Amino acid sequence: MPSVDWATGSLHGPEVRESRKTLGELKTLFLDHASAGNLPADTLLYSVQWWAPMSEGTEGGLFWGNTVIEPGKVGREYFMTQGHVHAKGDRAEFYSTVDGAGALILMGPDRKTRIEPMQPGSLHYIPAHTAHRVANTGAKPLRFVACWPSDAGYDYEIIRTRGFSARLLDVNGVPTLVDEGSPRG
Ligand code: PAN
Ligand code: ZN
Repeated sequence: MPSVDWATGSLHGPEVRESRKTLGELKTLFLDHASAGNLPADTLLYSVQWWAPMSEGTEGGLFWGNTVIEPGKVGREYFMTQGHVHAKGDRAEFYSTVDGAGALILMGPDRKTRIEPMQPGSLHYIPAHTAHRVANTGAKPLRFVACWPSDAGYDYEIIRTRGFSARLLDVNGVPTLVDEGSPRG
């Protein structure tokens, strides 16, 4: 079975799978597309490792993973994960922060967006039917671990098309949730 390095949350072992997301793949997520073009398309935004002890979609199982989001911004918006709701919408999830600083951005079915601050040790329960995305607001990589049901799945399309109702922006050096459509001073 794999092992966890608790200094970083990283996973080790032959069973571990990995994926990486670059700015080039995800630049349309960001408010300021023009600024995204100023950074190389192969700029790493985040990497994910996970252990799937059973196949995706199996009912009653659990997956374990970890994510590392690099520090940085596109314009005033922090590097962040793509964000999703679970394809099986009634599936919940735990996140816990290992290192770095950031925010868990949550949006329920009422499309109200809220944040929970992430710092080492913070433990986050993502309720069912809740879109979730993480932003790195700090100067070093943000590292967190996650545990979710093996039949949760991912719906990315809903985020790509409608997004969240608010964005986490650097406003005078302070991470601030700014509603979509409100003045951005
Ligand atoms: C996490 C996320 C991971 C990457 O494992 O999948 O942090 O974020 P995106 O999937 O939004 O790119 C999780 O929430 N699993 O359900
Ligand atoms: Zn999830």
